[in-house]
Amino acid sequence: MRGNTDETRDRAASVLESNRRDGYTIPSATLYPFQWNWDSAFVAVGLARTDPEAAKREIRTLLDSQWRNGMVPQIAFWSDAGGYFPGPEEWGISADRTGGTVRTSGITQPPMVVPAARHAYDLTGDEAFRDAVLPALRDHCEWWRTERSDDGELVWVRHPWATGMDDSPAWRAPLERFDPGDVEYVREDRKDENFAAQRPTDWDYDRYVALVRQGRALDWDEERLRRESPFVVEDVLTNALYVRACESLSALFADAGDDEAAAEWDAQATATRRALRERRWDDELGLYVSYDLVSDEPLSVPSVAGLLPTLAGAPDDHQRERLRETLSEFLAYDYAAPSYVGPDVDYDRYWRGPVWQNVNWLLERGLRRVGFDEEAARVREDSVSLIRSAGFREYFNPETGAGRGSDRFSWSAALYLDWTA
Ligand code: 9WN
Repeated sequence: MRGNTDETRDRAASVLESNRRDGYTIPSATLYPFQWNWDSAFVAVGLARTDPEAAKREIRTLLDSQWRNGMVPQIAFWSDAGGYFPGPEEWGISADRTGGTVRTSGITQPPMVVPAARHAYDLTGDEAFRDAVLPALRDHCEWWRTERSDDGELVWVRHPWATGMDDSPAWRAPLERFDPGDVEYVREDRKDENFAAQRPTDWDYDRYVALVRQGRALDWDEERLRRESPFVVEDVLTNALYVRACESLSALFADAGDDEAAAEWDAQATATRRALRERRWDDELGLYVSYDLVSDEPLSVPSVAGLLPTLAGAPDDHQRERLRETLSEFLAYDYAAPSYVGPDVDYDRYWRGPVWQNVNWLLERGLRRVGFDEEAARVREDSVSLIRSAGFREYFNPETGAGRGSDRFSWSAALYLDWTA
């Protein structure tokens, strides 16, 4: 893969350098001027190849934003940069909840930080880093299990932003079910006309903002939010990454000589993996689906998230063969893999069709884990070629390969560095 890629690698490294702030990397200078949770984790994966010290620092800074209860927030507002809505005032999180180090949002994102920390450790062998981050990583996995799970197996989230796939068609049913009322706010994310057609609609934003305001009105009381929030969802992507997080935590504990903790987190990974296999499989669609805990029904939608339990080693033999068929639908495009393949697909709009590099990176690993090596190689080749032809864009049209969203996007640059290492 290396050959002629050096120039693109240099450009990738310079994107990350220009997006770097004090100990962390912002996702994009034009759209997202703070530290984002799973963005930083993907950035660390790439940096581990080129600048391991910066990779470890990225993870440690993210963990510095951890709440007292173990949640790692979606956004850490380390600076007072403008240009993004909603900012810290809108979230209204009090310092006694966060620990007071930094202002944050009131939700989390998929727990990619744990596999990223393991990746950084595996590449550096830095035991001091491992021992420094282990307690925070354990608290985070523990928080998911105790605060964010009804059954100790599958975990739930209470905002579409927490899934990382904000306007996925999978969230339409739960969002349709509630009336956001008259919410007033000013969006800052649509920089021009083109952008507006590539971003979530106002219909979606009204509901995102209403959910934030409900959280603030209930002073972010988890128990009340679990009972009263109209959006409580067991997301398949979050659960797949939770299995990976528990596996990574177990491996780090084993490496540190703590066999008891290693066994405990391995058992947790096994329980969540089994629950995905037995309870979240949709045989008709031929993939795994998320679950709406408010209406008590599956969200049967052909989202790429439904392929990602491969990453958790979830499929049994039957599911694996069905997945092979489903996969052919996702690979029937010039560029793999679209984020959604339903009839109302929109190839230019955010999580309703475009290809995302972070999803491809996870998907490639998932496909390898279940032995679909050819398909995994295809996902990797398409990812690399999209970047070479369209640049480090935020997302891409799967039919034309055109870049969409913001440019000089950090995880696209970082994952390119990992892909071509
Ligand atoms: C809200 C930063 C984030 C990503 C998400 C992506 C998008 C934010 C937004 O950008 O969401 O978190 O304002 O649109 O959907 O996955 O982490 O890159």
